[in-house]
Amino acid sequence: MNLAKTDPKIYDLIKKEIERQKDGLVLIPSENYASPAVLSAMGTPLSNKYSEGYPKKRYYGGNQFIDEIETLAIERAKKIFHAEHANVQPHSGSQANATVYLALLNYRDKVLGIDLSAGGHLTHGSPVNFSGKLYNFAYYGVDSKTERINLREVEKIAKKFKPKLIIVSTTAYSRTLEFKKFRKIADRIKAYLMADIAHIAGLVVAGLHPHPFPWCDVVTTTTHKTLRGPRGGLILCKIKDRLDPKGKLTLSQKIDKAVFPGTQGGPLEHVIAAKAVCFLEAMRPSFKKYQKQIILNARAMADEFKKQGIRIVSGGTDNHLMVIDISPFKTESKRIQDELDEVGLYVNRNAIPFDKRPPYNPSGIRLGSPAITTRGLKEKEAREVVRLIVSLIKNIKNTKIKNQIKKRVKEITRKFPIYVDFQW
Ligand code: DSN
Repeated sequence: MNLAKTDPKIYDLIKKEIERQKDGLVLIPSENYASPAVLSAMGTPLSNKYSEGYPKKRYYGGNQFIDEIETLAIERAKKIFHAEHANVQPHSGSQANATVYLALLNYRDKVLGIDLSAGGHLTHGSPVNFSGKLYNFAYYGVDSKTERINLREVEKIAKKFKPKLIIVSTTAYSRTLEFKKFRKIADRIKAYLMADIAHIAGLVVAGLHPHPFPWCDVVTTTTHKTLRGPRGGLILCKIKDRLDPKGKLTLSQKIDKAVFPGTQGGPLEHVIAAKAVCFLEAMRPSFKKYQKQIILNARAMADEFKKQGIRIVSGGTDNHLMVIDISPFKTESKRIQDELDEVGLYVNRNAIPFDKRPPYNPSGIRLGSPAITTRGLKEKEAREVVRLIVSLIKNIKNTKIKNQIKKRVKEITRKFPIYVDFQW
Protein backbone atom coordinates (compact mmCIF):
# COMPACT_ATOMS: atom_id res chain seq x y z
CA MET A 1 0.00 0.00 0.00
CA ASN A 2 0.97 3.65 -0.43
CA LEU A 3 2.00 4.28 3.15
CA ALA A 4 4.54 1.46 3.05
CA LYS A 5 6.23 3.09 0.04
CA THR A 6 5.88 6.72 1.11
CA ASP A 7 7.01 6.31 4.70
CA PRO A 8 8.31 2.81 5.43
CA LYS A 9 9.43 3.82 8.93
CA ILE A 10 5.97 4.96 10.05
CA TYR A 11 4.36 2.05 8.19
CA ASP A 12 6.60 -0.39 10.02
CA LEU A 13 5.89 1.17 13.42
CA ILE A 14 2.12 1.14 12.84
CA LYS A 15 2.39 -2.51 11.84
CA LYS A 16 4.32 -3.30 15.00
CA GLU A 17 1.76 -1.50 17.17
CA ILE A 18 -1.10 -3.42 15.53
CA GLU A 19 0.77 -6.67 16.21
CA ARG A 20 1.33 -5.62 19.83
CA GLN A 21 -2.38 -5.00 20.25
CA LYS A 22 -3.21 -8.36 18.67
CA ASP A 23 -0.62 -10.30 20.68
CA GLY A 24 -1.35 -8.88 24.14
CA LEU A 25 -4.25 -8.69 26.55
CA VAL A 26 -5.32 -5.12 27.27
CA LEU A 27 -6.55 -4.70 30.84
CA ILE A 28 -6.31 -0.92 30.88
CA PRO A 29 -9.97 -0.05 31.56
CA SER A 30 -9.94 3.06 29.38
CA GLU A 31 -8.73 1.21 26.27
CA ASN A 32 -10.67 -0.93 23.84
CA TYR A 33 -10.56 -2.28 20.27
CA ALA A 34 -12.73 -0.12 17.98
CA SER A 35 -14.43 -2.02 15.18
CA PRO A 36 -12.88 -2.07 11.69
CA ALA A 37 -15.90 0.00 10.54
CA VAL A 38 -15.09 2.72 13.10
CA LEU A 39 -11.41 2.68 12.11
CA SER A 40 -12.28 2.74 8.45
CA ALA A 41 -14.40 5.91 8.83
CA MET A 42 -11.45 7.62 10.52
CA GLY A 43 -8.95 6.90 7.76
CA THR A 44 -10.81 8.87 5.07
CA PRO A 45 -10.44 12.17 3.16
CA LEU A 46 -13.06 13.65 5.50
CA SER A 47 -9.94 14.65 7.39
CA ASN A 48 -9.25 17.19 4.59
CA LYS A 49 -12.35 19.26 5.19
CA TYR A 50 -12.70 22.45 7.18
CA SER A 51 -16.14 22.86 8.66
CA GLU A 52 -16.00 25.47 11.43
CA GLY A 53 -19.49 26.07 12.74
CA TYR A 54 -22.39 23.64 12.84
CA PRO A 55 -24.56 21.88 10.23
CA LYS A 56 -26.14 24.51 7.93
CA LYS A 57 -24.16 27.25 9.71
CA ARG A 58 -20.63 26.75 8.43
CA TYR A 59 -17.97 29.31 7.66
CA TYR A 60 -16.59 27.39 4.64
CA GLY A 61 -18.18 26.12 1.44
CA GLY A 62 -18.46 22.49 0.35
CA ASN A 63 -19.98 21.14 3.54
CA GLN A 64 -23.15 19.50 2.19
CA PHE A 65 -22.04 15.93 2.94
CA ILE A 66 -20.18 16.87 6.10
CA ASP A 67 -23.41 18.47 7.34
CA GLU A 68 -25.28 15.22 6.77
CA ILE A 69 -22.59 13.21 8.55
CA GLU A 70 -22.47 15.51 11.57
CA THR A 71 -26.27 15.68 11.77
CA LEU A 72 -26.45 11.87 11.77
CA ALA A 73 -23.85 11.72 14.54
CA ILE A 74 -25.78 14.28 16.61
CA GLU A 75 -29.12 12.54 16.17
CA ARG A 76 -27.67 9.12 17.00
CA ALA A 77 -25.86 10.49 20.08
CA LYS A 78 -29.11 12.07 21.33
CA LYS A 79 -30.95 8.81 20.76
CA ILE A 80 -28.56 6.46 22.54
CA PHE A 81 -28.06 8.80 25.50
CA HIS A 82 -31.69 10.06 25.71
CA ALA A 83 -30.25 13.57 25.52
CA GLU A 84 -32.02 16.78 24.52
CA HIS A 85 -28.89 18.15 22.86
CA ALA A 86 -25.55 16.75 21.68
CA ASN A 87 -22.34 18.36 20.52
CA VAL A 88 -20.13 15.79 18.77
CA GLN A 89 -17.21 18.11 18.02
CA PRO A 90 -14.97 17.95 21.15
CA HIS A 91 -11.65 16.43 20.16
CA SER A 92 -11.24 14.69 23.51
CA GLY A 93 -12.70 14.23 26.96
CA SER A 94 -10.41 16.91 28.37
CA GLN A 95 -11.59 19.41 25.76
CA ALA A 96 -15.20 18.48 26.45
CA ASN A 97 -14.63 19.27 30.12
CA ALA A 98 -12.78 22.52 29.33
CA THR A 99 -15.72 23.53 27.16
CA VAL A 100 -18.30 22.95 29.89
CA TYR A 101 -16.28 25.05 32.33
CA LEU A 102 -15.99 27.84 29.76
CA ALA A 103 -19.74 27.69 29.13
CA LEU A 104 -20.86 27.72 32.76
CA LEU A 105 -18.14 29.44 34.75
CA ASN A 106 -16.16 32.64 34.97
CA TYR A 107 -12.48 32.80 35.85
CA ARG A 108 -11.93 31.67 39.50
CA ASP A 109 -15.56 30.55 39.97
CA LYS A 110 -16.04 27.82 42.59
CA VAL A 111 -16.33 24.17 41.54
CA LEU A 112 -16.63 21.00 43.61
CA GLY A 113 -14.81 18.07 42.02
CA ILE A 114 -13.47 14.70 43.02
CA ASP A 115 -9.95 14.27 44.31
CA LEU A 116 -7.57 12.66 41.79
CA SER A 117 -6.42 10.04 44.30
CA ALA A 118 -10.04 9.08 45.02
CA GLY A 119 -10.50 8.19 41.37
CA GLY A 120 -10.93 11.58 39.67
CA HIS A 121 -9.30 12.99 36.53
CA LEU A 122 -6.78 15.77 35.95
CA THR A 123 -9.48 17.97 34.38
CA HIS A 124 -11.64 17.63 37.48
CA GLY A 125 -9.61 20.32 39.22
CA SER A 126 -6.12 18.95 39.66
CA PRO A 127 -3.76 21.79 40.68
CA VAL A 128 -1.37 20.85 37.85
CA ASN A 129 -4.15 21.05 35.24
CA PHE A 130 -5.76 24.13 33.60
CA SER A 131 -8.94 23.32 35.58
CA GLY A 132 -7.21 23.72 38.93
CA LYS A 133 -5.37 26.83 37.76
CA LEU A 134 -8.30 28.73 36.22
CA TYR A 135 -11.09 27.79 38.61
CA ASN A 136 -11.42 27.66 42.37
CA PHE A 137 -11.83 23.94 43.17
CA ALA A 138 -12.74 22.15 46.38
CA TYR A 139 -12.69 18.36 46.43
CA TYR A 140 -14.65 15.48 47.79
CA GLY A 141 -13.03 12.08 48.13
CA VAL A 142 -14.00 8.66 49.36
CA ASP A 143 -14.71 7.44 52.87
CA SER A 144 -11.55 6.10 54.53
CA LYS A 145 -13.32 2.88 55.61
CA THR A 146 -15.62 2.03 52.72
CA GLU A 147 -13.52 3.73 50.01
CA ARG A 148 -16.81 4.84 48.45
CA ILE A 149 -18.04 8.37 47.80
CA ASN A 150 -19.75 9.58 50.96
CA LEU A 151 -22.72 11.70 49.91
CA ARG A 152 -23.09 13.22 53.39
CA GLU A 153 -19.52 14.44 53.16
CA VAL A 154 -20.14 15.80 49.64
CA GLU A 155 -23.17 17.69 50.94
CA LYS A 156 -21.25 19.09 53.90
CA ILE A 157 -18.47 20.41 51.67
CA ALA A 158 -20.97 21.71 49.10
CA LYS A 159 -22.97 23.66 51.71
CA LYS A 160 -19.86 25.24 53.13
CA PHE A 161 -18.05 25.93 49.86
CA LYS A 162 -21.12 26.88 47.75
CA PRO A 163 -19.74 25.96 44.33
CA LYS A 164 -21.40 27.09 41.12
CA LEU A 165 -20.80 23.65 39.62
CA ILE A 166 -20.59 20.15 41.08
CA ILE A 167 -18.85 17.46 39.06
CA VAL A 168 -19.66 13.74 39.36
CA SER A 169 -16.92 12.00 37.58
CA THR A 170 -14.46 9.18 37.91
CA THR A 171 -11.69 7.36 36.09
CA ALA A 172 -10.71 4.85 38.74
CA TYR A 173 -13.83 4.31 40.83
CA SER A 174 -15.43 0.89 40.74
CA ARG A 175 -18.76 1.74 42.35
CA THR A 176 -22.10 3.02 41.06
CA LEU A 177 -22.46 6.80 40.77
CA GLU A 178 -25.61 8.16 42.40
CA PHE A 179 -26.54 11.03 40.11
CA LYS A 180 -29.97 11.52 41.66
CA LYS A 181 -28.50 12.08 45.12
CA PHE A 182 -25.89 14.49 43.72
CA ARG A 183 -28.73 16.43 42.10
CA LYS A 184 -30.45 16.87 45.46
CA ILE A 185 -27.26 18.40 46.82
CA ALA A 186 -26.87 20.63 43.74
CA ASP A 187 -30.48 21.82 44.10
CA ARG A 188 -29.95 22.76 47.74
CA ILE A 189 -27.13 25.15 46.87
CA LYS A 190 -28.36 26.12 43.38
CA ALA A 191 -25.38 24.68 41.54
CA TYR A 192 -25.07 23.17 38.10
CA LEU A 193 -24.48 19.43 38.02
CA MET A 194 -22.16 17.87 35.48
CA ALA A 195 -21.27 14.20 35.03
CA ASP A 196 -18.19 12.99 33.20
CA ILE A 197 -19.17 9.44 32.26
CA ALA A 198 -16.17 8.70 30.01
CA HIS A 199 -15.50 5.35 31.66
CA ILE A 200 -19.05 4.09 32.05
CA ALA A 201 -20.64 5.50 28.86
CA GLY A 202 -21.17 2.05 27.32
CA LEU A 203 -22.77 0.75 30.52
CA VAL A 204 -25.07 3.79 30.66
CA VAL A 205 -26.15 3.34 27.03
CA ALA A 206 -26.89 -0.33 27.72
CA GLY A 207 -28.96 0.56 30.79
CA LEU A 208 -26.54 -1.20 33.13
CA HIS A 209 -25.60 1.89 35.14
CA PRO A 210 -28.02 4.59 36.41
CA HIS A 211 -28.49 7.30 33.81
CA PRO A 212 -27.08 10.81 34.46
CA PHE A 213 -30.21 12.33 32.85
CA PRO A 214 -32.55 13.84 33.95
CA TRP A 215 -30.42 14.63 37.02
CA CYS A 216 -27.44 16.32 35.39
CA ASP A 217 -27.46 19.55 33.40
CA VAL A 218 -24.47 18.54 31.30
CA VAL A 219 -22.79 15.21 30.60
CA THR A 220 -19.39 14.77 29.02
CA THR A 221 -17.80 11.60 27.80
CA THR A 222 -15.13 10.18 25.58
CA THR A 223 -16.19 7.83 22.81
CA HIS A 224 -13.39 5.27 22.92
CA LYS A 225 -13.62 3.53 26.29
CA THR A 226 -16.57 1.19 27.09
CA LEU A 227 -18.39 2.92 24.21
CA ARG A 228 -15.77 1.37 21.86
CA GLY A 229 -15.75 4.14 19.30
CA PRO A 230 -13.02 6.41 17.90
CA ARG A 231 -10.80 8.48 20.15
CA GLY A 232 -12.79 11.63 20.89
CA GLY A 233 -15.13 13.61 23.10
CA LEU A 234 -18.85 14.29 23.30
CA ILE A 235 -21.06 16.72 25.24
CA LEU A 236 -24.71 16.03 26.00
CA CYS A 237 -26.94 18.54 27.76
CA LYS A 238 -30.38 19.87 28.52
CA ILE A 239 -31.68 22.67 26.30
CA LYS A 240 -32.95 24.94 29.09
CA ASP A 241 -30.59 26.54 31.56
CA ARG A 242 -32.04 25.61 34.94
CA LEU A 243 -30.12 28.33 36.81
CA ASP A 244 -30.45 31.04 34.18
CA PRO A 245 -33.86 30.39 32.57
CA LYS A 246 -34.31 33.96 31.33
CA GLY A 247 -30.77 34.38 30.01
CA LYS A 248 -30.01 35.42 26.43
CA LEU A 249 -28.71 31.93 25.59
CA THR A 250 -30.08 28.50 26.39
CA LEU A 251 -27.77 25.97 28.06
CA SER A 252 -27.33 24.14 24.76
CA GLN A 253 -26.42 27.40 22.98
CA LYS A 254 -23.87 28.18 25.68
CA ILE A 255 -22.30 24.74 25.22
CA ASP A 256 -22.20 25.02 21.42
CA LYS A 257 -20.62 28.47 21.58
CA ALA A 258 -18.05 27.25 24.08
CA VAL A 259 -17.01 24.43 21.73
CA PHE A 260 -16.85 26.68 18.67
CA PRO A 261 -15.55 29.36 18.70
CA GLY A 262 -14.82 29.05 22.44
CA THR A 263 -12.23 26.30 22.53
CA GLN A 264 -11.95 24.71 19.09
CA GLY A 265 -11.62 25.61 15.43
CA GLY A 266 -12.32 23.08 12.69
CA PRO A 267 -13.96 19.88 13.91
CA LEU A 268 -12.41 16.52 13.04
CA GLU A 269 -15.13 15.32 10.67
CA HIS A 270 -13.45 11.98 9.95
CA VAL A 271 -13.63 11.27 13.69
CA ILE A 272 -17.21 12.57 13.85
CA ALA A 273 -18.14 10.08 11.08
CA ALA A 274 -16.51 7.33 13.15
CA LYS A 275 -18.46 8.51 16.22
CA ALA A 276 -21.66 8.16 14.16
CA VAL A 277 -20.66 4.58 13.29
CA CYS A 278 -19.96 3.78 16.94
CA PHE A 279 -23.34 5.24 18.01
CA LEU A 280 -25.06 3.02 15.43
CA GLU A 281 -23.17 -0.01 16.74
CA ALA A 282 -24.28 0.93 20.26
CA MET A 283 -27.95 0.68 19.19
CA ARG A 284 -27.59 -3.01 18.34
CA PRO A 285 -28.68 -5.77 20.75
CA SER A 286 -25.15 -7.21 20.55
CA PHE A 287 -23.85 -4.04 22.23
CA LYS A 288 -26.02 -4.61 25.31
CA LYS A 289 -24.86 -8.23 25.43
CA TYR A 290 -21.26 -7.01 25.22
CA GLN A 291 -21.75 -4.52 28.09
CA LYS A 292 -23.36 -7.22 30.26
CA GLN A 293 -20.35 -9.44 29.67
CA ILE A 294 -17.99 -6.57 30.58
CA ILE A 295 -19.63 -6.45 34.01
CA LEU A 296 -19.64 -10.25 34.44
CA ASN A 297 -15.96 -10.41 33.52
CA ALA A 298 -15.02 -7.55 35.85
CA ARG A 299 -16.88 -9.23 38.74
CA ALA A 300 -15.13 -12.52 38.01
CA MET A 301 -11.77 -10.72 37.95
CA ALA A 302 -12.45 -8.97 41.26
CA ASP A 303 -13.57 -12.22 42.85
CA GLU A 304 -10.47 -14.03 41.62
CA PHE A 305 -8.16 -11.30 42.92
CA LYS A 306 -9.80 -11.67 46.33
CA LYS A 307 -9.41 -15.45 46.20
CA GLN A 308 -5.74 -14.90 45.48
CA GLY A 309 -5.46 -12.71 48.57
CA ILE A 310 -5.24 -9.35 46.82
CA ARG A 311 -7.15 -6.40 48.27
CA ILE A 312 -9.41 -4.45 45.93
CA VAL A 313 -10.16 -0.80 46.66
CA SER A 314 -13.73 -0.63 48.07
CA GLY A 315 -13.80 -4.43 48.19
CA GLY A 316 -15.10 -5.08 44.67
CA THR A 317 -16.65 -3.63 41.54
CA ASP A 318 -20.06 -2.64 40.17
CA ASN A 319 -18.74 -1.64 36.77
CA HIS A 320 -15.93 -2.48 34.32
CA LEU A 321 -12.89 -1.75 36.49
CA MET A 322 -11.11 -2.23 39.77
CA VAL A 323 -8.01 -0.93 41.49
CA ILE A 324 -5.92 -3.48 43.36
CA ASP A 325 -3.75 -2.55 46.32
CA ILE A 326 -0.21 -3.83 45.82
CA SER A 327 1.27 -2.06 48.84
CA PRO A 328 1.76 -5.36 50.78
CA PHE A 329 4.22 -6.48 48.05
CA LYS A 330 7.82 -5.39 48.11
CA THR A 331 7.76 -4.70 44.38
CA GLU A 332 6.72 -1.22 43.27
CA SER A 333 3.77 -0.69 40.92
CA LYS A 334 5.96 0.72 38.14
CA ARG A 335 8.11 -2.41 38.12
CA ILE A 336 5.00 -4.66 38.14
CA GLN A 337 3.51 -2.72 35.22
CA ASP A 338 6.79 -3.02 33.29
CA GLU A 339 7.07 -6.75 33.96
CA LEU A 340 3.44 -7.30 32.91
CA ASP A 341 4.19 -5.35 29.71
CA GLU A 342 6.89 -7.85 28.89
CA VAL A 343 4.53 -10.82 29.01
CA GLY A 344 1.82 -9.00 27.04
CA LEU A 345 -0.51 -8.11 29.91
CA TYR A 346 -1.21 -4.38 29.77
CA VAL A 347 -2.32 -2.55 32.92
CA ASN A 348 -1.75 0.87 34.39
CA ARG A 349 -0.49 1.81 37.80
CA ASN A 350 -2.83 4.03 39.74
CA ALA A 351 -3.11 5.79 43.08
CA ILE A 352 -5.28 4.19 45.74
CA PRO A 353 -7.31 6.40 48.13
CA PHE A 354 -5.06 8.13 50.71
CA ASP A 355 -2.02 6.81 48.87
CA LYS A 356 1.22 7.55 50.65
CA ARG A 357 3.25 6.96 47.50
CA PRO A 358 3.79 9.49 44.66
CA PRO A 359 1.57 9.43 41.52
CA TYR A 360 4.43 8.22 39.28
CA ASN A 361 4.91 5.12 41.40
CA PRO A 362 1.74 4.70 43.42
CA SER A 363 0.37 1.79 45.47
CA GLY A 364 -2.28 0.54 43.08
CA ILE A 365 -2.84 -1.08 39.72
CA ARG A 366 -6.00 -0.33 37.74
CA LEU A 367 -7.51 -3.08 35.64
CA GLY A 368 -10.65 -3.51 33.60
CA SER A 369 -12.51 -5.88 31.34
CA PRO A 370 -13.73 -3.89 28.28
CA ALA A 371 -10.94 -4.86 25.85
CA ILE A 372 -10.65 -8.55 26.79
CA THR A 373 -14.45 -8.78 26.55
CA THR A 374 -14.31 -7.39 23.00
CA ARG A 375 -11.89 -10.25 22.21
CA GLY A 376 -14.50 -12.73 23.48
CA LEU A 377 -13.03 -13.75 26.83
CA LYS A 378 -15.64 -14.83 29.36
CA GLU A 379 -15.52 -15.27 33.15
CA LYS A 380 -13.44 -18.45 33.05
CA GLU A 381 -10.69 -16.84 30.99
CA ALA A 382 -10.95 -13.55 32.90
CA ARG A 383 -10.22 -15.51 36.08
CA GLU A 384 -7.24 -17.18 34.43
CA VAL A 385 -5.86 -13.81 33.36
CA VAL A 386 -6.05 -12.66 36.99
CA ARG A 387 -4.18 -15.78 38.12
CA LEU A 388 -1.46 -15.04 35.55
CA ILE A 389 -1.15 -11.47 36.83
CA VAL A 390 -0.97 -12.55 40.47
CA SER A 391 1.52 -15.28 39.64
CA LEU A 392 3.78 -12.74 37.97
CA ILE A 393 3.50 -10.29 40.87
CA LYS A 394 4.37 -13.04 43.35
CA ASN A 395 7.23 -14.42 41.25
CA ILE A 396 8.61 -11.19 39.87
CA LYS A 397 12.21 -12.43 39.77
CA ASN A 398 11.46 -15.91 38.40
CA THR A 399 12.32 -15.96 34.67
CA LYS A 400 10.97 -19.46 34.13
CA ILE A 401 7.52 -18.56 35.47
CA LYS A 402 7.60 -15.32 33.53
CA ASN A 403 8.25 -17.22 30.28
CA GLN A 404 5.43 -19.66 31.03
CA ILE A 405 3.04 -16.73 31.60
CA LYS A 406 4.19 -15.11 28.36
CA LYS A 407 3.51 -18.34 26.47
CA ARG A 408 0.06 -18.71 28.01
CA VAL A 409 -0.85 -15.09 27.19
CA LYS A 410 0.10 -15.75 23.57
CA GLU A 411 -2.08 -18.89 23.52
CA ILE A 412 -5.06 -16.93 24.87
CA THR A 413 -4.60 -14.22 22.25
CA ARG A 414 -4.52 -16.92 19.54
CA LYS A 415 -7.72 -18.48 20.91
CA PHE A 416 -9.41 -15.06 21.09
CA PRO A 417 -7.95 -13.17 18.13
CA ILE A 418 -8.70 -9.57 17.24
CA TYR A 419 -8.52 -7.71 13.89
CA VAL A 420 -8.19 -11.03 12.01
CA ASP A 421 -8.88 -9.69 8.50
CA PHE A 422 -8.04 -6.12 9.32
CA GLN A 423 -7.00 -4.17 6.21
CA TRP A 424 -5.28 -0.81 6.44
N1 DSN B 1 -6.49 8.64 30.68
C1 DSN B 1 -7.88 8.25 30.84
C2 DSN B 1 -7.99 7.00 31.64
O1 DSN B 1 -7.14 6.15 31.46
O2 DSN B 1 -8.90 6.84 32.41
C3 DSN B 1 -8.68 9.33 31.38
O3 DSN B 1 -8.54 10.43 30.53
